[in-house]
Parts: sequence; C-alpha cells; structure tokens
Amino acid sequence: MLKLLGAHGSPFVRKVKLVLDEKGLKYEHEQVAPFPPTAEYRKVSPLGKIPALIDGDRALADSSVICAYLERTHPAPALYPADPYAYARALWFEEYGDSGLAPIVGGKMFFNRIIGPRIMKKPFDEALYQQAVERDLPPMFDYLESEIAGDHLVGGAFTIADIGIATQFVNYRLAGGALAPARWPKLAAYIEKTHARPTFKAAIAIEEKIFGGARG
Ligand SMILES: N[C@@H](CCC(=O)N[C@@H](CS)C(=O)NCC(=O)O)C(=O)O
Repeated sequence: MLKLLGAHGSPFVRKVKLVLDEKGLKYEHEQVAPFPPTAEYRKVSPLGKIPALIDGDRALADSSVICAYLERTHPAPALYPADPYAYARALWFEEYGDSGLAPIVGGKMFFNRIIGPRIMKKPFDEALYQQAVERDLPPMFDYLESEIAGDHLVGGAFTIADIGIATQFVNYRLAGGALAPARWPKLAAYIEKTHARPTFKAAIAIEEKIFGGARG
C-alpha cells in the first residue's frame, strides 16, 4: 500500500494527500515532523523535508515530484491538463503556491502564529504576521484575482493548479487569515468553492481540530 509520510499542517503534505484523495487511492498516512528530521527519514527524503511517499520498494520526496508520479501511476481522474500550455500553466500555479504563497502564509503566518509558539516554544511575532497580511499578500491576492475566470484556474477543470493554490489558503485560514470579498471577490468565491470539495472539506476538518483552537 502507498504510504504518505509527513505531518498535518504542512501545505505540501496536504497537497499530496489531496491528490491521493481526489484519485480515490488507499494509503497510510504516517505523521512525520521534520524538526529535525531523523537519519532514517533522510534516507527517503534527503533534504529532510516533508512530504515523502513510499510505494512498495520505491521512495520519493518533494510534493511536486510525488504528485507528478501519482498522475503517471494513477492517471484517472486526470489532475494535469493534456494541452501543453494549460499543463505548463497548471505547473506554474502549483509553483506560485509552493514558492510564492508558502513562505508568507506558511512561514510568516501559520508557522509564526501556530507551530512556533505551540511546538517550538518560539513567541508569536505579531509584526511579522502583520507584514504578511498588510504588505506581502495583497499584491499576490491581486494577481490571483486577475487570473480567476471561473471555478478553476486552468483549462476549465479541477487540476493540480487548484490544489497547489488552495492548499496554501488552508494554512492562511488556520492562521486566522480572512479574504475580504469586497477587495478580492473572485478569489474569495473561488477559495470558498474549492475548500467545499469533499477532499478539502475532510482535510480541513482534521486540521481545524488540531490547530483551530491554537490561534491566539
Ligand atoms: N519543495 C518541497 C517543500 C517541502 C517543505 O518545505 N516542507 C516543510 C514543511 S511545510 C519542511 O519539511 N521543512 C523542514 C525544513 O525545511 O527543514 C515540497 O514541495 O515538498
């Protein structure tokens, strides 16, 4: 059976979980935290980061790598567009989530407000949080607002682009972030709809239980 390694709260672990769930695959989910990674875990994830995936005698690290692998090994339902440009655009939005949103939403908001104080005994840095909300994120949300034309980001279908962006907004929400519909009407409606998918709803319910009460 497939085994997903990585802890709840990570947008990258969630990205893989959502792909597994959208494809209806059976898997075990072992909670592995990377702070610090063990020597044993580094054998499957040489950079020491979560997630990793075990498939029989195969091991893979990195959420984008794992999702691409799952698409090849379990092609239906397709989560990547067939058209080359749409395919590349979907990868772009996944990257925008991973490298654009994650350091701000994950680092400056979720980690700063939830994981740091709760697990690492690091105090909440309110100025850093406000910097994310007031300075860093508005231009990123403006960009996403300008890209949204319907229910999905690319090709009129649900793809890795939607998973890659909306997983970051789960952390945004868990960290206490709110999307003002008056300023970003399309983005707010898009995220609400995407988070209402059964796969997202189930993931959010688990993580709200773990982290929801930790805001403060
Ligand atoms: N590019 C990686 C990023 C994974 C990542 O940064 N995971 C974080 C947790 S959300 C981590 O393991 N951090 C530990 C570290 O950087 O040492 C992926 O997509 O899987």
